[in-house]
Amino acid sequence: KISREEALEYVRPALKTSRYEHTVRVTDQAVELAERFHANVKKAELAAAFHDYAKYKPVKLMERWIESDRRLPKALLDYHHELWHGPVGALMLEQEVGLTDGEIISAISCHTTGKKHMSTLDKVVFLADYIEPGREFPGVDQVRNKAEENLDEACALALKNTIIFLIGKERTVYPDTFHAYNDLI
Ligand code: DGI
Ligand code: FE
Ligand code: FE
Ligand code: FE
Repeated sequence: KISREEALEYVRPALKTSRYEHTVRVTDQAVELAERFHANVKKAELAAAFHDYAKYKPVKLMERWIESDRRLPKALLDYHHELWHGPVGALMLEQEVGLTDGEIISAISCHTTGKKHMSTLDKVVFLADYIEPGREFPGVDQVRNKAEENLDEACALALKNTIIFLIGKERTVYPDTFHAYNDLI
């Protein structure tokens, strides 16, 4: 079994310092949310520690993973490569460190976009990434307040903010983000 320290030491060389510090804050935030909403605390901690592992992997390398692993939706290739680091990172970790827990793989995979039928663990990691104390985008305090009591409402609000943000910038929205939102509203 991989410990929090082992996971963090594994991802550290793959990240910039600021991204590593974000990862530590997401890990602490995920533990707090997992305790509050009765998710598996150790799984939340590991998924959070690993969640941005592939953030700085070369786009070409991630593209090859999407093309060659049947489990990765080819539709990802039609959307911004910013969305690839979750699903690709999860499978890289499976191969590199023998991460086999399907619940942890799922939470890492959907941490950027969300998806239909998110588990409590998926929601905890998704929300922790959004509200960790280093985040300061508009509306984050409202999501933090919701996260004090209602996991689904907090995730729905985070998804709503993200969708509105993307539309405001005339960027595409990955369908799973709408699926996640519709599911929680
Ligand atoms: O990796 P992080 O920066 O910690 O956070 P993240 O994995 O949630 O990435 C967030 C970025 O992804 C943010 O700038 C919004 C962007 N993004 C682009 N297209 C989509 C998207 N996010 C969602 N949820 N859905 C999209 O379709
Ligand atoms: Fe991320
Ligand atoms: Fe996120
Ligand atoms: Fe992150």
